[in-house]
Amino acid sequence: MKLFLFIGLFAVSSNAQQERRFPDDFLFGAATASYQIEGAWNVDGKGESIWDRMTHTKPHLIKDMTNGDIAANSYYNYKRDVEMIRELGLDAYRFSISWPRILPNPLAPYEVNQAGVDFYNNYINEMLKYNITPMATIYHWDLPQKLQDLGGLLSPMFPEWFEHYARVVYEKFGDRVKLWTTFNEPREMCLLGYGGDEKAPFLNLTDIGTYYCAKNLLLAHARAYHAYNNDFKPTQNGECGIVINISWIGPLTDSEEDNYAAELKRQAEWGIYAEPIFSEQGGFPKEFAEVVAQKSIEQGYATSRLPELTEEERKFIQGSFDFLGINHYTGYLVSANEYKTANAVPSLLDDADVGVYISDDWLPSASDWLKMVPDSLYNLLTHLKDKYNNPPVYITESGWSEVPETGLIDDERILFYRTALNNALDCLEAGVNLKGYMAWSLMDNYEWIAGYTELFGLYEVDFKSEAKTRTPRKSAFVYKQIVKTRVIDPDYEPTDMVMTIDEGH
Ligand code: GBH
Repeated sequence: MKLFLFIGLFAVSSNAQQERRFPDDFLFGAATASYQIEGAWNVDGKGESIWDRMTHTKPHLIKDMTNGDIAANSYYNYKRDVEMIRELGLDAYRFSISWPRILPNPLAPYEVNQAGVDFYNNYINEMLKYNITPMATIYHWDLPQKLQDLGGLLSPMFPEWFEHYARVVYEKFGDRVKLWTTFNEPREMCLLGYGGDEKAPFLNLTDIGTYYCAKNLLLAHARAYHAYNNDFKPTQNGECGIVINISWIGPLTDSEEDNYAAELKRQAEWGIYAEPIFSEQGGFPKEFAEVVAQKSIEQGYATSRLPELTEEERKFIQGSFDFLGINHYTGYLVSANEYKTANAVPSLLDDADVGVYISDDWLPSASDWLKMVPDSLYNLLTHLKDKYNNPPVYITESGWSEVPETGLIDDERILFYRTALNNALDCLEAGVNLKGYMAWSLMDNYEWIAGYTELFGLYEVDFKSEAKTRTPRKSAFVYKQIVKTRVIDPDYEPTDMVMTIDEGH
């Protein structure tokens, strides 16, 4: 009888989810960004950023005409933020540092705003008090306006400006911050901000904006990486990487044409940022570079609109990483001939002139660009493993948006996280060097041109209240359970919605 029971238990535990555990050292966290949560936009000496300028002078560009002047007011609520991380039992917190809060006069890089430094010191120290690993993004889109006036990422001075700033934050915070990322989402900065009009500075220079931005961004990243590697890593012992937004892009059919179209689209969307850093040969992706060069000549340009990298620059950029940070949300399929839409000529979208297919079967979120695409995370990470020789990877963002009316019972978000994390387990089994997962976002925040109409928080923020009260959603309890047990239990239902801090956090 006893033996029988024992065998029964053993059978249950070996074929159920038990085997599918996240390792104890897998870094579970949540992410935010300075402009989206901090508020205090002009407090204690902070300088003006391009998002301050844009939302104040052109509010009609924002869906609900709002801005991040106050947002979740984390400048004042940071202790509550850390308390939420403790409630969730997270290992890590990914946040970003506001450049104009640290350097209000960015061309005098050693004139540091002490109040800004104090704020991040307090934030970081509060995390460390509770054994929470800080992961700092050096730049998440809030460029000092003054640098934009001088050309921003299109200025050949940009890499130098960025290195100066990066050195300041390494020096001030590197004794405690051991995980650094230089830029958040080059595509969004370059394609949408310089080559388009969906992100500040809204330049819409479709012909060359994206490409000149990409080159300067890569050089700036590499300068900041080497500065860390040479001058700080020997004493601070941390790691430095970059965060790239990568959607899964697959071919619509198995045809050679669609496969080529999908590859071209991957190169255009994220390859121009990833390839120069992570590929063995370095430089811009080959097929796409050839297409742009060819089209540029046909369009009457003297040289390719995609600027050359000199041999020296190529070597400087290649290998400038300790890990790859990936923001992953969604995906789509690509066709060589069908589903094409009109694009500006010339532009990156016209250079990779392919059709994009999004299935009606994929669950829609509150954001038009975000659908739940089956196995997108698994497909993407196994693809990158083969392509770039299995680099260490962190998922630095992954999440799901709902409209404000959804409130606290966010079952679709729960489905999204369970699906993505099951994919993450599949990746670990497939040998992907996946080291952590950060949910976007810890709390509701300012969603750029969507304002406060699309919400990603594990915690709801009552933006109407003076205190910006934070309340855990159902997804917070489910995420907490996964982080605690390291297992995804598909049947877990929170019994009540009362949040507490577990012992040891
Ligand atoms: C991230 O961007 C950002 O890092 C973060 O700040 C943001 O709050 C979060 O995700 C949620 O959006 O022209 O098709 O690209 C994610 C990628 C890029 C998605 C811009 C929306 C606009 C439509 N985002 N994109 S598209």
